[in-house]
Amino acid sequence: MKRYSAFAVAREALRDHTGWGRAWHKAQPKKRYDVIIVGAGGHGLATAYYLGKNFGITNVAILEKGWLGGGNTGRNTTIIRSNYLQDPSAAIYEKARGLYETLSQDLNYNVMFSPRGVMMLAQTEHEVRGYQRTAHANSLQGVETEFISPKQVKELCPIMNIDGPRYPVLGALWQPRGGTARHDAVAWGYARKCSEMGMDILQKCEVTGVRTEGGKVQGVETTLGPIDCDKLGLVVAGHSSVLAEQAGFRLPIESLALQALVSEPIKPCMDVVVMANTVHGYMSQSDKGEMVIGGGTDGFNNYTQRGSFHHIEETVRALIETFPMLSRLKMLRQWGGIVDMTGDRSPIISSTPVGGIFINCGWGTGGFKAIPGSGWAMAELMAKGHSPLAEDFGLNRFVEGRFIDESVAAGVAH
Ligand code: FAD
Ligand code: PYC
Repeated sequence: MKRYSAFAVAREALRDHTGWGRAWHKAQPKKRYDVIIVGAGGHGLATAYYLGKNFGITNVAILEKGWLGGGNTGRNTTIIRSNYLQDPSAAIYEKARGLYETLSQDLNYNVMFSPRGVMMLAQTEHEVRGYQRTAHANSLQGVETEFISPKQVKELCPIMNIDGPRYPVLGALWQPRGGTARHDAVAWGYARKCSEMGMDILQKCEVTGVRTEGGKVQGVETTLGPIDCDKLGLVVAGHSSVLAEQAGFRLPIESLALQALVSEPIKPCMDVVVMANTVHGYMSQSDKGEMVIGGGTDGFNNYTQRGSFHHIEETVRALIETFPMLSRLKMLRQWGGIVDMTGDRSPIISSTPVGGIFINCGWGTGGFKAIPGSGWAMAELMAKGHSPLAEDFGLNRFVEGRFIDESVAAGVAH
């Protein structure tokens, strides 16, 4: 595949852009692959990419029932941070954040990583103590965060009202190298590289059954016919329980709709990401000028990829005390995604009771930031049978009671 570069853009500009090839090739399913990954979201694509890049495994198919990146990867609010409390979480999220720093160069695809800084506001005394504790933990883990004062918050984000009558800002957990990236570009960049390595990306190919024999995977049934494989990676976020059931095991996962919305575009007014977890809302400004806003999950399990109207009102109402300018903005559109929640709000990257089947799920409301680290760990687990980054995130923790409680760091009410 041709390299993307300033030179290539100039060359194509001179010949009416007739020389660009397809970003990834259109494939027909082969009878058998060494590895099949189900789910062409960020985590599935990143798993395939690092299988090829780090382990030379390229006889790989990535099966997607819809379109590539059309799940949560293309529906999230793109916040990237690694300010988690527990050591295993800080390790994998910081690995991911570090990989994001150079992902555009690595993939030769501009993922528009913007380390503009992320702040999580403390608006109760309880949050002040909690975030100070996280800042201390982060400094031991080698994650750069600090607890900043209300004055510093105001300097970093002048449009904020820090003296609200109900929830004044008492400080914030600040991660200067957190930020955002362009979600579609992350999926497209990984897909292009996977295709370049000879992997097949099969869109509109739904997995409808998993074939096993003697406790070991043989292949999958799909809407494009049966396909055999030696190893199978299930990376389907909100549909993880459905796929696990097909393979004959159960997961401690609930599927819930999480939604977001954007305002009409306005001039640049905010160059940091703000999360306000007590009132419950988070906001950043996109490159187009829209204010990107999100709130909590639905209060009931469901598979609807759309939002519910009361959430728009609740989320905007929650943010207005801290961002009074929002009351003047028109909201343009809203959408939803199905997030896969575990009880301890930490992911599952694990082998399963079926030989050759591996699962990566449970990223819930916060997996976009983890994509490169998760793919790195899942690829290592699938290739070698173990991965230091994934070690604590096995399914066995739910049997052994070794929870990795990140309900506060998750930052989204559920
Ligand atoms: P997905 O991108 O959902 O990919 C799974 C894919 O599997 C889908 O494309 C689906 O079609 C496919 N699939 C399912 N079943 C089958 C089948 N039977 N056969 C074939 N394919 C199948 N995270 C953050 O870090 N920061 C944020 O700011 C953030 N904001 C969010 C806001 C919203 C509104 C939502 C919904 C989520 C947000 N998240 C955020 C969470 C993040 O989006 C997810 O954790 C992450 O995108 C999950 O990626 P994935 O690749 O696991 O799943
Ligand atoms: O995990 O940072 C996050 C997040 C923000 C919005 C939704 N998830």
